[in-house]
Amino acid sequence: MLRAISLADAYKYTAKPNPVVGALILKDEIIISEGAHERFGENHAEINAIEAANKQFGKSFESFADLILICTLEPCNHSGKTGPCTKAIIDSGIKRVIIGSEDPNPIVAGKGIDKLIENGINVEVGLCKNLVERQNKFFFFKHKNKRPYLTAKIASSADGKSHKKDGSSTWITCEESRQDVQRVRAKYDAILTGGNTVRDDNPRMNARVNFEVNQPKKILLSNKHDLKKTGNNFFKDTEVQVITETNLKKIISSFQDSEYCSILIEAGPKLVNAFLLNDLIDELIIYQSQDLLGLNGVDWFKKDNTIENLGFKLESSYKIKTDTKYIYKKC
Ligand code: AOF
Ligand code: ZN
Repeated sequence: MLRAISLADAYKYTAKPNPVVGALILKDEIIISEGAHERFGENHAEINAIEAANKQFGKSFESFADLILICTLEPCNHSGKTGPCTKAIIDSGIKRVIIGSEDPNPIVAGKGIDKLIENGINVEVGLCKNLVERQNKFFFFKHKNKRPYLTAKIASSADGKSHKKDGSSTWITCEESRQDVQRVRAKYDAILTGGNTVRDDNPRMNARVNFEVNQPKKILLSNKHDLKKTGNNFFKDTEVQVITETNLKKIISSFQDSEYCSILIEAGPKLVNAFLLNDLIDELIIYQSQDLLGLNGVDWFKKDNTIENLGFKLESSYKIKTDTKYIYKKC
């Protein structure tokens, strides 16, 4: 199972917003084939492992009946972008399947396992379940909480300021921190911002990384209709969903039926604080520089809204060149 988990891990930037899934087939405790869900919309892991085993059929073994399929997630029993994995498993003649975790997606949950059992397959569930859940943290969160996992990312001066009051722009954090932000963006299914940030900063907000990635989709909260697609970097690269609704709780619960399992919020103090006060943020990432903005700076948080008072606990912190990156999680 650990091998299947590591096969899956290689595709965490291209399978999303789907979970990463790995599978392998054993004969007499020897791995004869492997597969993973490599890209969103493409073959599921089990299908790739079975196809790879088919190529060996006759050379390495005579029948699938004495093979064991190990897969990290419950095989699906629905026809989505690809056919049901359960059908491929049953048709192959495999008689034993070891599964890491049940699939929390209500379209699948339990139905794949039931289908295999009904067809006389010996099924074992739960091997390394915690690792599979951890590997697909956003996917499991989404289905448990019926909304995507929300992370707010902010860049702060040493004295807790976001930007200058006079609107003059300057980078708060160092180049290396800004590169780190690109890698953080790459992990998320969507990036959300507000109209003011798009107007003031004209950000691109894509993931500029040197590896293959499904670019995060973009979500813009703006009830003014003044933002034009031409000349605005935010509208480049990928589709933008513009939301005019102002009730944040309603907006986030509307994502229950979307593909998004995770959203990164990159916005100014007003919108970030509104999310925090609505108790909607699960994780807060702060890049803090050593420089002061002083009286000319706008505070990220009001004095009584300290991160700890809002129910966050510091999980880790480390230096990125001259800055410090802090990761806070909701307790
Ligand atoms: C599997 N094996 O490798 C994966 C599964 O839209 P589709 O057809 O790709 O289906 C996506 C759903 O299927 C996804 O939300 C999850 O519940 C399950 N993923 N299942 O049997 C796989 N990636
Ligand atoms: Zn499947």
